[in-house]
Amino acid sequence: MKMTFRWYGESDKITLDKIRQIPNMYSVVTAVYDVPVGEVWPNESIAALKDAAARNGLKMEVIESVPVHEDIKLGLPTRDKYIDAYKENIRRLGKAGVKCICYNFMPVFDWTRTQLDKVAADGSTSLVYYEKQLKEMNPLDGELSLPGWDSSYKKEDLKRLFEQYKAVDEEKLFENLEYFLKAIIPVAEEAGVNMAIHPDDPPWPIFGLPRIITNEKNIDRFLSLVDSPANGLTFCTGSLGADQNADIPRLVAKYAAMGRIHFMHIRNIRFVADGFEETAHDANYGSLDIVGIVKALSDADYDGYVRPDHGRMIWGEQGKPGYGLYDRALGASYINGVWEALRYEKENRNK
Ligand SMILES: [Mn+2]
Repeated sequence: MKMTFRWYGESDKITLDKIRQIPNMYSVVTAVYDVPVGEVWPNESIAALKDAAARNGLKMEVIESVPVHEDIKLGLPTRDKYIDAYKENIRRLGKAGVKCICYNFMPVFDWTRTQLDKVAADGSTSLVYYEKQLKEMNPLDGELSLPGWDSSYKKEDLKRLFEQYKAVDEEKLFENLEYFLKAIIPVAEEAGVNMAIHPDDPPWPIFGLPRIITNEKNIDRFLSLVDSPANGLTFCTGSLGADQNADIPRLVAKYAAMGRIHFMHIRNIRFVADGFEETAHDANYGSLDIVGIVKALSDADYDGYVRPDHGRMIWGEQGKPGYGLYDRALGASYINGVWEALRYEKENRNK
């Protein structure tokens, strides 16, 4: 397991000299943020991120994300030029030493929560998802904006996109994903890069838009679209785990044994009557068996990347919801601790 931490580049107020002080930190997870979706990233920008990480003793082996242009997800004739740009980004990142690229195939919106600052009993705040709040949200009224959503969309753009997606059901979205994968996976193989799709978050359709990376059956289908190790997963426990029927430790064990997990997002959530709330990473704070999840990784001798996913806001920290320093650092240390204990036990058992 290689511990990593998301870093939003030079504008991130959580700076690399802080990130490097978190024990066992191996690599940053970052991206070029100032290039529009669908365009090629300048080599200088990629090199600048890598150099900044290296100056702080950190690698830059994971990119999150290289976003997929909507025309690719929609399957429009214009998709090929965006796919060409995507391939070039994979080549450039591979040359820069990147080993894993996280991306998602969610139409229009990235992760969705209904409130970003829900106060818990201990005074911390976190992101939550309540069905009742979701029903009151209308993405087309032009007022909604959540982090994780592309704020550059204007009301008219969103209306047009929603119109276009009326022709795209789950089957069509799967077809468009297959077309994309058949084009990029050979390039990734050649570049020594593992592609790692992030599951849809939450794993069900939102605002009538289709979502497909949602459950075991669909993930099996996704992996078989191109049966190559380079066609793999970012296994996000909080995303897939929002489905109360999903047995997350079993799924981690299954896909790790297949060698198809390249990147783990570890986060805990607690189920409540109307949805779920993000909690501290510790197993006893939420509904997910985090120890069982880390054990599944250890049992598979998992050698891929892990990052603590969303943290709470604690100790008065202000910042990007889900991406403060303190609680994510606690999460990394908790995961490291569980991992070390399991490895200690396993290595001594085998002596
Ligand atoms: Mn995630």
